[in-house]
Amino acid sequence: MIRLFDEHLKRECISLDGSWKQLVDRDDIGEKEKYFNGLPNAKATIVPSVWNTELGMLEYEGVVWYEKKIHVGADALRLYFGAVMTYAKVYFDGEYLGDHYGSHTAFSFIVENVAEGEHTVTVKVDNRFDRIALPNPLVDWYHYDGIIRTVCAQKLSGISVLGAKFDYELTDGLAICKVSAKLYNASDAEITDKVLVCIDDNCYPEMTVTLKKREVRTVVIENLEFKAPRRWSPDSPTLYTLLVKTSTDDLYDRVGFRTVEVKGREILLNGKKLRLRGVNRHEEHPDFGMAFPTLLMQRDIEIVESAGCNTLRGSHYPNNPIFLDMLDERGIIFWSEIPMWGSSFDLEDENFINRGLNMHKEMVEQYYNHPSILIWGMFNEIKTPTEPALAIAKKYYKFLRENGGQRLVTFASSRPLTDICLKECDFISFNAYIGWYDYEYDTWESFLEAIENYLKTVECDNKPVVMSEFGAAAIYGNHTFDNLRWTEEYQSELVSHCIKLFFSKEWCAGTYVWQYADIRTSKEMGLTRARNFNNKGILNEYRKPKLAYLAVKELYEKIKKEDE
Ligand code: ADA
Repeated sequence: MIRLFDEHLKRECISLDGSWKQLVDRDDIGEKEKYFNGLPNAKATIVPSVWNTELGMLEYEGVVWYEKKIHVGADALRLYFGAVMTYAKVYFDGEYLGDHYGSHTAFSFIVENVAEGEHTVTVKVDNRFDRIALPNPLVDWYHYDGIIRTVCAQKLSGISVLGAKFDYELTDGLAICKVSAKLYNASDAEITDKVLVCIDDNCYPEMTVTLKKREVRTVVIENLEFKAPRRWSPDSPTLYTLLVKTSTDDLYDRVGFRTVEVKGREILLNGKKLRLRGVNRHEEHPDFGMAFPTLLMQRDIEIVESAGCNTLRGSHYPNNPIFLDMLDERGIIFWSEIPMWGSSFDLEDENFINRGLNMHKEMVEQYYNHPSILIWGMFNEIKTPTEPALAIAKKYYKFLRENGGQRLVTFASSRPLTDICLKECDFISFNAYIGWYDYEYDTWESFLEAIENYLKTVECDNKPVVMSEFGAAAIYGNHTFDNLRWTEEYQSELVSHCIKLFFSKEWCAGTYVWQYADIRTSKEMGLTRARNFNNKGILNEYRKPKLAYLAVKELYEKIKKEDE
């Protein structure tokens, strides 16, 4: 399942989820031994999955091969991979199709003239870190690996619709819409066909297109008037069905209409002040790693809603599109970012900068139509007091502003008193752990004053500020009469203190507690983390609530009432 709804009624899609062959290639000899022509002595496994949850494989870093037989024939076969961690090379019947770097975005390859019969898909998955790895080894989450999201084969014929980007402008009672449809001629002859666009029951005049054989072209169908659009918002998450269709193919998506802007120190959604009540969430579970089951997504959303949240930060990478579909439906605002985390990068390395930019491009292209994504995150806690970071911030901000649609752009900074990049965003986001790593938590007030003074000196005191991370670790079930770190009581008190204090400030446009649930952390970070977990979850890793969950719920529900 790629999405929560059917993307195609005409196009035939064959799921490749389920049983695959798998071979661990510890010495990386597979290419020399031509494993793409057949895996010797392979065992069976299930895809999607991470290999780390297989017995004895938790810490394996290296190459693993996957192979699947498929019965199919098509003018063009599109092999779609929801996400592979981290580097994938794909072969079809032993022929190399291409590669993809990046752990959390989809990619696909098209094979032409596939004769009816049995064929073999082979994938070499490599999770070793290169010099400019994104994420790099030193992150605070586990480096799971494998084919973590759905795989399918789609039969294309005639003029096919590879993608559809939806834009709109809202005036009183009217939306003027524009659809950029990426078309592909799946045949060996020139074809003329008509492209039809519909939004719900409103269908617009068809556009005639002629594409040369195997041509890929994006056509823009614009000035589509849609009357009386209802706005998408957390209170009323109205979605509409977008259809782009030719005589041989179709693509369905769901879209929403809303505006978002910054005015002074406020964020406005549909012209109304918005206060973000959020938690940071990793798409991770100890039993499934990052091959996160759909049913658990739904459960997480229920828990998030019950905690009074109206938003989630997808720390620190693009989440499963099915999860985004659920958020679109439930009216939960999402902050989506790329896995550029921490201060150990060489920020002057052009290859690194471009790899990050490419991840932004893929994220924007894949997730563009989700109304729930209100925020693009450029990076997290890179060395923002430095000139090279400023150059990156400028580059990414420009790209996301110009190409990211109706959204706000920010980055999470851990240097609130020295950051020189704060002009390069729509609102400011700070991560700070006073009361956990630094000082006692009653020093938060003076710390916030210092921040406000710093913002004045860098002329950024005219922007909203979101506290994007704060919190404390607590081991689930660890209680005390005394106010000790690592207990549920301490975590709960600290988080309450922060939420109350932050929302008492006029600059505060929202908070994201670190974090939703405990997560397994990387080998490197595990040296300083109890149980090898980041234990700052308000739930434990099996989603059992700690006291902090109740504290957050009480405060967020109160703020929700105030904002109604
Ligand atoms: C950082 C980081 C998080 C997490 C947190 C912590 O702010 O962005 O991913 O590592 O610190 O728990 O220390």
